[in-house]
Amino acid sequence: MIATTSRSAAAAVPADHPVLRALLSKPYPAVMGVLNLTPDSFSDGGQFIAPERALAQARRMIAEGADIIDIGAESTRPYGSQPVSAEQELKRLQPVLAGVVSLGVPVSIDSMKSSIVAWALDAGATVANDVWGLQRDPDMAGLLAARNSPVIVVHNRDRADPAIDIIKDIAEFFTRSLEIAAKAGIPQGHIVLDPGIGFGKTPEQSMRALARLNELAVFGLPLLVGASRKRFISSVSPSEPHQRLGGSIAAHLIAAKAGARIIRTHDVSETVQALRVAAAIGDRR
Ligand code: HH2
Repeated sequence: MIATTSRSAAAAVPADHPVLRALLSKPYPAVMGVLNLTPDSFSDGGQFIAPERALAQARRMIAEGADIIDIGAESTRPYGSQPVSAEQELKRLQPVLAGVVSLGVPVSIDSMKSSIVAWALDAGATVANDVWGLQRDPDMAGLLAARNSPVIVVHNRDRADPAIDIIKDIAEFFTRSLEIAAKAGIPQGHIVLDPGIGFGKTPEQSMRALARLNELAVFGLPLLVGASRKRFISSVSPSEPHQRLGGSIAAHLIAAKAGARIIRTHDVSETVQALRVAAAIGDRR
């Protein structure tokens, strides 16, 4: 448990939104397929900028079993990504988002800008994915409260500090995010927590966050984990991002065992299979 924080274990908060309820209703974690409309994302930059390719990839991920598609138009990778203006982000999203929404699975918008999230919710996205956990854009929490929208609160830091206890830092960050959410009027049942693998963390800390994920159950909220193709995998097994499927699946199965209810991945079919098989084996006890 998180001996280093003052929180005591909370009872599980029931999901209070139909999209979250559906995602959390399965005997194994839901799978979120990643759709990056960016030239510079660390693992698939440039692949899906053309709208028809982006739509084809969304269709493919849904056919492979994705329960939700996460669309992002700004890379958040720690080194080498270019911040983009809201105008540029919108220009990338506009030709694609409505088409993906029309495919019939829920869509989350991966953006730290409230103006982009507002536009995407108007265009049919139903979940906000904020990699700064309501703590960067001061208008984000108010917007999501007003729109009654679920939100994924992701832990982040401007830079990694190898000296800190990362689980304590994540727990303190979540506590701040939950205070901001409560003040704005976002119901707890609309919130999913994500330790932000690779965000402001050394590879060692990303692995520690996965190894101690169960300690974050103290918040009583569903956990999402996105370890897909991330750099910590290469610290153990040197590899390029597209060579990290095995490491991604290992990390995601460990996360699922520790209680993660949603897994964010670039590789949907392999991840769905791994999660289903692990759950089926678990059921045989
Ligand atoms: N990771 C990335 C982006 N968004 N959202 C959540 N909730 N959790 C994550 O772990 C997460 C995220 C980074 O991965 P990717 O989208 O593939 O890369 P990039 O930010 O370079 O586009």
